[in-house]
Amino acid sequence: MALLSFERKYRVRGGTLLGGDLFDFWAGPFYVGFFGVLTIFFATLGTALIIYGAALGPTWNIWQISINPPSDEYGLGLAPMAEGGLWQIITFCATFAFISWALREVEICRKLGMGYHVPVAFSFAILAFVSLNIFRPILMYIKDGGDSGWSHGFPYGIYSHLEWVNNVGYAYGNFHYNPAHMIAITFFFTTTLALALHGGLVLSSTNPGAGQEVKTPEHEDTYFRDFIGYSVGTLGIHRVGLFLALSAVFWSAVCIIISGPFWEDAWSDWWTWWLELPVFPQDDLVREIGDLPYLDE
Ligand code: UQ2
Repeated sequence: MALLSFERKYRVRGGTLLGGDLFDFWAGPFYVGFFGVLTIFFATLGTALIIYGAALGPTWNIWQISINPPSDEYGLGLAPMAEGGLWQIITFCATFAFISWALREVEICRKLGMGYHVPVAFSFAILAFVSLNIFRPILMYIKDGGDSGWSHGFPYGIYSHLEWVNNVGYAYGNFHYNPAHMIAITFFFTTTLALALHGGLVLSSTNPGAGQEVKTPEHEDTYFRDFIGYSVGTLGIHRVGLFLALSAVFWSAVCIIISGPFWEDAWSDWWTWWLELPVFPQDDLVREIGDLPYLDE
């Protein structure tokens, strides 16, 4: 079916979650829907507040503009606009814009009778943001007995959010010793390996060289069977890819959630359980390594 007749067949009413037929239309190529309207509302309001916050701040240098979260003393309470209140409203707008965007994806899936894989995948990205700026501040508020909270969120600025990542990383010694961080990085790297293999394989079979016939998945399967004795298959590689990418985001969320609420020390200290394994000569080794300056007990 040609694209135009396909669209004529499927661009029909129905499948909405909310709003019935009210916003069930397209603006040019874009499906609108109730959640499209909500996304535009929250994204526009949030962006306007970022620009307002920049106007209150000391600089228009794009690299240095920063909308900062409130300081510790506000806990989980509301802060004055210029002292973190803007950050709080912008965080609220961002969260609802992201969720509305995901629900618009769900409505498009329902219209087309497709699976919900795309909105499920996007929900992991939302989880990452919410973990950083909502879940962890709440858990830190509980851990600190109310003496901090929103202050643990990251600032909305190009340079400032990088500095936040740096500072939080070193607040726990060195984040590269965080076991969940290690798992997340491994998944990020494996994701790039899988995409490089997949992109390379598909392009190699569709671009065999001038005058050569384009090859089929048979060739792709056979390439990997010859190469490593196994082909995961044309559908399988996409399952592997989605699993790897979502796992990278999931373990990133875990690695920041456990830092502070569930582990306050240097992450290198977490690994002392390794030294206490019964395979090592306990008395000598543990005492000796316990004396090293970076393992304060
Ligand atoms: C494959 C296959 C594809 C692919 C790729 C493979 C025909 C077009 C890349 C090979 C992938 C394997 C063996 C799994 C890799 C796993 C990890 C964790 C990197 O077999 O089927 O379809 O694109």
